[in-house]
Amino acid sequence: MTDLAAVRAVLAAQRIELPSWAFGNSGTRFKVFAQQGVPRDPFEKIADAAQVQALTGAVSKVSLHIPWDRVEDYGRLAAHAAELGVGIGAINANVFQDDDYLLGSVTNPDPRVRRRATDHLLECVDIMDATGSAELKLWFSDGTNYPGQDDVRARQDRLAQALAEVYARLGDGQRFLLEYKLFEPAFYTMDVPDWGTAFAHCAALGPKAMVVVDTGHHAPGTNIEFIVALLLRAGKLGGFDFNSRFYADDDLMVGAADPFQLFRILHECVGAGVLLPPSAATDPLAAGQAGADHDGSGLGVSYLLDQCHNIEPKIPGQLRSVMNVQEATAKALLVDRSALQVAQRSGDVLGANAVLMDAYNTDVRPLLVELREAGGRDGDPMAAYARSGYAQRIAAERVGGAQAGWGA
Ligand code: LRH
Ligand code: MN
Repeated sequence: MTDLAAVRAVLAAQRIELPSWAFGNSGTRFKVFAQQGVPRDPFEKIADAAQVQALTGAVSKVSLHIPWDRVEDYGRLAAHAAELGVGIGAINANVFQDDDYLLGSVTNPDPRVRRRATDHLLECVDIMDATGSAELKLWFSDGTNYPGQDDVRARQDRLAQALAEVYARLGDGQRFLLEYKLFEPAFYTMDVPDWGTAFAHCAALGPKAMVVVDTGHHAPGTNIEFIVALLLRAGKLGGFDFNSRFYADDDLMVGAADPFQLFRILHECVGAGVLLPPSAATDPLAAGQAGADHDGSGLGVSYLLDQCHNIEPKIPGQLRSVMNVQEATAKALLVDRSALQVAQRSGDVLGANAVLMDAYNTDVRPLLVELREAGGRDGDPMAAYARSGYAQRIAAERVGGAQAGWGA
């Protein structure tokens, strides 16, 4: 039987990192719809993220994107976040929005452009130092559109060189998360198209280089939880960029398009021992054996959201997303692991599947309501937000200035 106290302890300790850019305007190439009350600067973005923390208790940090979140004084920004009860999470480099990067950034045939791109990555490590962030998130839009456009191996050599330089710059307790993506904005090759390429580069560098799995970056039909299980087994899963999609990199709310897939992914995390009650996680022996600190950095697995709320209100969109992760996590924690193991080891195919489906088909919402109320919060964050009047307040206050967006 599953230990409910342990399940509650894991859920109470679960922390999700929110993307600053989810609070800004976003859209598609067809249209970016502006919304009232959208932040004008990183300070306001962090204030909105802190609302999600206040209402859920499950938000640890806000990840920043540079230059979208560039400020004069990063120490002041970090202090502002701390005052509001959140930390600064992963610093996302951006080498995909400058004319120089037409043919790539760190893989560009032109050494001047490669130098410029690498310098931006190094600047992002400076920002980690200034904000106390422990993670640099590296996604490269680099790739080609036509066969023959460039030499695949030469581009991999250039990428490896830039990654090695950044790796050497990382300080103690810091690491980078290398993100892969099958296609877009390049449509013939992406230089980091899949988990294997990201894994190969990270394995070649060392323990501070980890792979991040963006759930929207795979070919349709890809068994993402298999990749997750593999990376966890290899001690190379640094984190997730959670979102969901029906077709491509739709960046919809996590769990919205395929809640069963999210459950299966978190089932692998629980199975690998990286979603543990604090008591187990803080006991290095248990944690070590169970893999909670599976890369020796003490950072474990980071659970980031990477989403765009093109048509829905931004803060409620983040609230719903955090709740979707909590619900999928609770279901994964409720899997009767000893019964599952018995069925698996005795070749009881249907029995084993039934154990998993029992957990997945469990309504965990009452458990999460109880958890929030035990933490002194309203059991229904969406209703609490609607009652708070925060949306009306920011719509009234945030008049004038330029609303934040992707700045594309
Ligand atoms: C690329 C990506 C990456 C971010 C961007 C906002 O598709 O997933 O993680 O830099 O979205
Ligand atoms: Mn991403």
